[in-house]
Amino acid sequence: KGVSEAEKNYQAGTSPLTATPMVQSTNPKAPPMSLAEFDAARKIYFERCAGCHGVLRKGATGKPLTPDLTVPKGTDYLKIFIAYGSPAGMPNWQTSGELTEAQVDLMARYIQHEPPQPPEWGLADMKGTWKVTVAPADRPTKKMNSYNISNIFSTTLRDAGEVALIDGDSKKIISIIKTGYAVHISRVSASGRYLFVIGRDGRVNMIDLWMETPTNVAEIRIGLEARSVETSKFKGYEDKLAIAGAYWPPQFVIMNGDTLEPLKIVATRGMTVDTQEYHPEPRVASIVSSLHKPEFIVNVKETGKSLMVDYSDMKSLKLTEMGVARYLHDGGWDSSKRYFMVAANQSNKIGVIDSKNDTVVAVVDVGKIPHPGRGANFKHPKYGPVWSTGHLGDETVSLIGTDPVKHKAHAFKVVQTLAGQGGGSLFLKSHPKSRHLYVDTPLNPDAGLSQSIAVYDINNLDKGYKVLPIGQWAGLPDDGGAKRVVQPEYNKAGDEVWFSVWSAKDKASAIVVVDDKTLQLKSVIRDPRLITPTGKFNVHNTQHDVY
Ligand code: DHE
Repeated sequence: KGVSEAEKNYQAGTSPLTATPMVQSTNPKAPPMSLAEFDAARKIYFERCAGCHGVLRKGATGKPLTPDLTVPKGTDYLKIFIAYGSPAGMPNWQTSGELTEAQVDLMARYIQHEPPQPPEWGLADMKGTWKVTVAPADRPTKKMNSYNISNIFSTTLRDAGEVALIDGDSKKIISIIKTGYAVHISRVSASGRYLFVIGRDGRVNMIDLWMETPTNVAEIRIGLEARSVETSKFKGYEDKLAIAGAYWPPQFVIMNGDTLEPLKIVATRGMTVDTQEYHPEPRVASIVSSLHKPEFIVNVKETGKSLMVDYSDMKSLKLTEMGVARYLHDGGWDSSKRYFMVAANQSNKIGVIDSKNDTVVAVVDVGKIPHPGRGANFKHPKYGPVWSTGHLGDETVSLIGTDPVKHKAHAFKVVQTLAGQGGGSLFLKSHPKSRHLYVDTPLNPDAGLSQSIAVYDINNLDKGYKVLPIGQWAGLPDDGGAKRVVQPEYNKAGDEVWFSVWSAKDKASAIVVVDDKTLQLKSVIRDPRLITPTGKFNVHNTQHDVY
């Protein structure tokens, strides 16, 4: 139960497609629905179900729900399934009190009709939303502020649709910048000057950190729903291009790195890696920029493929398609920045991609539903350099050897599995200057675990972990907020670690800073403007992929 609860908290967030009008689609074999019922059901579907079952209901984390499968089951059977859930992870929507009996009946009928199709989003749509608010010629030619910009933390304020730029030295908020709906991640250009932020609604904001008060200089909507953005980092292409990936429509777009002008859109619809069947909705998950070639690595969830996108000639874009495993999601570099480690979350695997040779080196079995964020690299006393991931679906932390030269026997194998606090982990972090590994468990249904952090001494991994009560350290009022402790992030020097204490929009949240040497509380950032802080991206560490 704990696991499905954690997964539901993770996957069943409202999709921005809830607000997108769609034409009613029907199926003569399904029980009839009025237009009002259809619209009500569609809204619930995009609020609760699309994350797992997909926009077109072709299945992803959840089972496919197309009429050829649902009509033979019948309304009564479907109602029981929706109401009570299943051991395989389907939440119990009615008995949990989240849907009423009438809503369950509505959904059981809705999924027997054809899925409505949201609109496409081509170049004209993108250009229609594209704004350059400060043209490159009007931007400063040198840094105009006195901030130590490489130690700024771009902090996601999820439900406010904003990012807070927090000065890592003084811990003061520099500015709050409006971004997309439920902003998801921040990435930093190769030079460290530009910050790119993407919202779930596909809005990309480009922020110039050289301005007197850093602010938006360009923006664009690259799709109707999205999660990833990145910028070109290969030598000679620094700051030249940006790329963003969409969940809907399933595609990615390469943009001018100065202005966000959309240059080239590539669809990801195609065949799955294993059964080689057509999938109409392969969502774009993580994207990283290679340091070995002028390439982006675009990880496609439902087809299970990593696309090496060679951007050196935009007129004849070259794609190398690498079959990994289905449900690619998040990932990060190994410490040498040659191997990209990507989680195939529902396949319980980590794919290892060699960015130098464009090959899949290994697909490693790990625990249940790996969720590394970008993962954590450190030097294991016995096995040399390792990259690690925690899991949503169990309490383990898997350490994978990443040195095929000096530690060949252990390369790209799980060398050790640590016992952690519990399932529901999303992110873990270490730093080249640190001897600690921090693992969060924000989605664990036990508040004691979701509000604390496990920290391991890398030199004594067998000793187990120490628990840091970050939620308590935040000193927030007892307002019933969830106070989930999420996403460790180091400062530039690697001597302090920042954690978000994440409560609902109408409850108090905070950021807690821990001294990495002593593991003692160093400071707490509390401010009414810190609404639902989740991810934090230190400019230096994000720019140089230090994690
Ligand atoms: Fe994320 C990274 C997708 C839910 C916080 N999230 C990512 C990435 C993807 C993704 C594809 C990798 C981007 C990259 O590296 O280019 N996330 C999704 C979802 O589809 C999902 C499951 C459901 C949803 O509706 O969005 C989801 N994510 C969440 C959350 O609930 C989190 C905890 C809070 C939030 O802000 O929404 C969350 N996701 C994050 C963060 C990162 C991230 C903080 C970046 C971590 C990093 O260190 O790079």
